[in-house]
Amino acid sequence: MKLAVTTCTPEVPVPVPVALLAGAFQEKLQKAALLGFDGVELMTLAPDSIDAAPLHIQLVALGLGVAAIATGAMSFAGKLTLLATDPAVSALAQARLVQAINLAAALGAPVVTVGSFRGRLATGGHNAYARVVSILHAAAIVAERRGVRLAIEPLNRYETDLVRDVEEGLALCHAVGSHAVGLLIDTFHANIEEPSLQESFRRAIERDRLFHVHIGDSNRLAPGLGHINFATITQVLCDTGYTGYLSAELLPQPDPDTAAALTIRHMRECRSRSC
Ligand code: LER
Ligand code: MN
Repeated sequence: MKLAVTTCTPEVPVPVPVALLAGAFQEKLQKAALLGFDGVELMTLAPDSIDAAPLHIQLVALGLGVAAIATGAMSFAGKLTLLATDPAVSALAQARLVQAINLAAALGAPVVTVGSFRGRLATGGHNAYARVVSILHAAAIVAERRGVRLAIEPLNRYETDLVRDVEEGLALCHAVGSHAVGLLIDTFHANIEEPSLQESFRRAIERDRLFHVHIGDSNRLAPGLGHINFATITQVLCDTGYTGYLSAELLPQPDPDTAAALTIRHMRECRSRSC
């Protein structure tokens, strides 16, 4: 089980409320390494604008892996969603998803996240569920070829009407029908929607669909500052042999660097108690 921190790539023009680390991009990577993270989750807006080869060299030199290429900034900062009503916006979002898959392959990132970027059923027009299934199916074919996986993230009811918990996520995975499509459990969302955090993790793992994890406490602050018991989660992950990443994706409070430092301190303690 590896620990990562989510941070934005240089082309993201505005601060994303759940990305951490302050400063220029280079500085952020150095801070992630100094704090002791195993990797970074890169929140991108335009993956094609990133020169992967030199970035890969920098990351290797810092001893950092890439936990995921995240699409959250595409919806937050770029207003792009797969289910956008405007066909041109949806087409651009689909093209960016392919770019994200290509960037993940170039940087050795195991997953591309699909959270708020998928859009909503209420504004997705006629047959929105069938449309998202077919869009994800097409993206999954590209992902399979590149050796990358798509991680669909259940979000709480105030942020989505399309996949709010692990059961709905598993149903969407089944409908898409690709071994490259699985789930990302975000503890902040799961704490709101799941009957039991531990059981939801177990369920996704038992179906071999747990591809990635976001960590944030019940109040979306750093683990340890709310009431989620992260040790019980690391225990399940350890017992079931989860070898993927847990990425800090949470509010940058009291500031983006302190939030990252508090996260790694608490999660290292939980991990060492569990494994
Ligand atoms: C948003 O709340 C979130 O958790 C992101 O990972 C969604 O893209
Ligand atoms: Mn998340």
